[in-house]
Amino acid sequence: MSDHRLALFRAMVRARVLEDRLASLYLSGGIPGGSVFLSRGQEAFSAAAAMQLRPGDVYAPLIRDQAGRLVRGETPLDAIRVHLGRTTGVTRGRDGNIHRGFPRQGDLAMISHLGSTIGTVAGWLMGLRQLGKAGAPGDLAVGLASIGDGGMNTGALHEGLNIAAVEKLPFVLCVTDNQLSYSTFSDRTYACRSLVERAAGYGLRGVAIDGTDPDACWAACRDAVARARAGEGPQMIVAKLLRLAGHGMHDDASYVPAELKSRFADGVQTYEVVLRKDGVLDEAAAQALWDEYRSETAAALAQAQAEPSPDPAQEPWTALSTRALA
Ligand SMILES: Cc1ncc(C[n+]2csc(CCOP(=O)(O)OP(=O)(O)O)c2C)c(N)n1
Repeated sequence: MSDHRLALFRAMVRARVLEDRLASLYLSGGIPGGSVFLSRGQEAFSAAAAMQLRPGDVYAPLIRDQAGRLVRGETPLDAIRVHLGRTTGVTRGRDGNIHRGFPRQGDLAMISHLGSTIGTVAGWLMGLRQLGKAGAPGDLAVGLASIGDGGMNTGALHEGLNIAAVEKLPFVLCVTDNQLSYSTFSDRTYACRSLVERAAGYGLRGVAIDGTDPDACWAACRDAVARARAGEGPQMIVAKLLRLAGHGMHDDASYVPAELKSRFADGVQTYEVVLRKDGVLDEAAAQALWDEYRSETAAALAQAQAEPSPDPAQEPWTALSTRALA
């Protein structure tokens, strides 16, 4: 019964260890370009969502989906290579560190213009349908996209979500309401009580959950993906939590009141306590797990640091999407 809980915890720890290392690298000047965006507090929802997907599905993560990316097959080495701007990374050191993905396997590179991925995923699903590759109801290929409370207010999101609902696409929208859009609190970005109230306006099913509860995240994601796969049309999950970091490492989040912060514990630590209490893992197993991922990250970092950065005099500056470079 607890297999998925342990797998979920493992995914959360793996992301946390990797991100903590990237954060310290940033502070020591080891990140050559761009910031480092942490998912602290959001690991459970991200991992739980991605864990419901399978090959043939489409996944559109955002900056706080390191956990989901790892679940889908990105390795710490892949992530570190991109953050260090190495030629061995998927963007060949020619981009910052967020527009990365594996589109051939359905893992889309993030589009910075928030909301634009929604129509992209909807279009992908319509393409599968038109090509006769969507699968049969009960076994449909699913598209799952992340969005934040800020991104929920973009025109692009509205257009994409509306067409997904009209076409009854097997689409799952994972909304992480972390109460902040950069430094703007959500009482300045939306006026409804919960973003889940918008689901009815699109004519789709929505559920609101406590995003700090990994088991609630798991159950909601499992049900939403199953319903989408079954042919019930788009699903929306709104997970309420608090971003436990700045927007990126360049932002100390000093605008978040201490009282608010004090109400949100670290979800990775609290889930470990819960799992130990429930007998899913003991102290030694938990320690071994953290050690395993620390070693994995250290080895990946050592390897990436020994690899080259692009030489601007030699690098062909055609677009990465050029057939010769793809
Ligand atoms: C269409 C669009 N407008 C503005 C921005 C600039 N921008 C980047 S991140 C961000 C805040 C996003 O907040 P939210 O969607 O809540 O996600 P979070 O950073 O909290 O995970 C903004 C406004 C953008 N990327 N895209």
